[in-house]
Amino acid sequence: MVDAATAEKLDAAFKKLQGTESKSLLKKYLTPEIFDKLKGLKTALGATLLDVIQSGVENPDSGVGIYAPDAESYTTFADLFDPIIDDYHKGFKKTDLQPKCDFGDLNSFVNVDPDNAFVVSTRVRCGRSIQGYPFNPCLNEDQYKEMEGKVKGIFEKLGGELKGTYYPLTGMTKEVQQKLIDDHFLFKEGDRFLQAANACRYWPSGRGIYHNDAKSFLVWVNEEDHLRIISMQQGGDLGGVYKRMVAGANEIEKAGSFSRNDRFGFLTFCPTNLGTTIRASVHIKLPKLAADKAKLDATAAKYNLQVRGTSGEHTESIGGVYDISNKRRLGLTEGEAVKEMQDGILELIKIEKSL
Ligand code: ADP
Ligand code: CIR
Repeated sequence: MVDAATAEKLDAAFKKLQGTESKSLLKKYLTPEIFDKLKGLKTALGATLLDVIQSGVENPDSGVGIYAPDAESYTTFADLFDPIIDDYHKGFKKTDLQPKCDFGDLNSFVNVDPDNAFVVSTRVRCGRSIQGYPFNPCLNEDQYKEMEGKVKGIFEKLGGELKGTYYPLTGMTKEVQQKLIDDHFLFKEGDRFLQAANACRYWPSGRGIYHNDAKSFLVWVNEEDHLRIISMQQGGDLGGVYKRMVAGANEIEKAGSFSRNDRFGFLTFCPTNLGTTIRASVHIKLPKLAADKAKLDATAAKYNLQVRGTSGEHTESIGGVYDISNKRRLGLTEGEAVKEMQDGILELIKIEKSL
């Protein structure tokens, strides 16, 4: 059972959520019945429903609003997670299983904009959680540092194009950090959605970025997920970018053990990233389509694509550049997720040309 103070906070949180106009999936699916059923539960590590919902309660403009403090939360609080996961990933029932990891035929991916007319840059990322460690709200500072030490050992083994250097956030000057953020290489600091989820404690301990000299292969350490493996470059060569990400993910997988379960595939802190954990995106200018932002969003949604601003989630577009990526990551293979993005982007470009 949860303690009296948590029970009180949970009641207040639920009241606050019900009083908002939030369009989040949390608001949609946390009915009074589900709330009553889950409010007294706790995982072995002590995570409660409050840990799950507090980000969405504090931030009514959340799209989703929940995080999993530990892997067990996905089962303990399944009555809330399951319908949200089903809704976000466009169909993933209680009996569905994530297929085995399959990056697909790497030669089937193309340059989506060979004339360099629309696409500014292309990025593909995946997330990995180190086996034996919970997610942010359940980690202590020693564990953050321990995990950083483990992954530094993995980075030392990377060679060829993946070879690079690890830069801890601790000791990095604010100028260097801001330049890396502005150039889209590094995660931002002080994300209010993560902060409210208790994901930024002991910052900057154990956090950092690994990258090769060209900054085309990067790994984020201990931001939202334990690892974010990223490949990116200017232009629209999705095939080249994806191949590099797959090479990096394979090398890192060889050197470490990562959390996966039969139902959800690779486990992540946010339920939107479960399964393949893949987000393949372009920074793209589609001035005619984007003249009506609602139309851009609706057209992208038809192809299961999500539109974000230039500096990532919850940001605005700068100079007409949008970040457009696959929305679904669960219930399909890695190759299928990237193919869905490729097909959708090719269609959006076709539509833009026809306007
Ligand atoms: P995530 O790490 O979940 O993919 P964010 O939306 O926070 O998500 O984006 C992280 C960073 O990656 C931001 O700086 C964003 O601008 C950058 N980014 C995403 N897609 C691209 C892209 N195609 N080209 C360049 N930068 C990108
Ligand atoms: C939100 O609910 O808006 C944040 N917690 C972020 C959710 C992840 N975003 C997404 O759409 N993939």
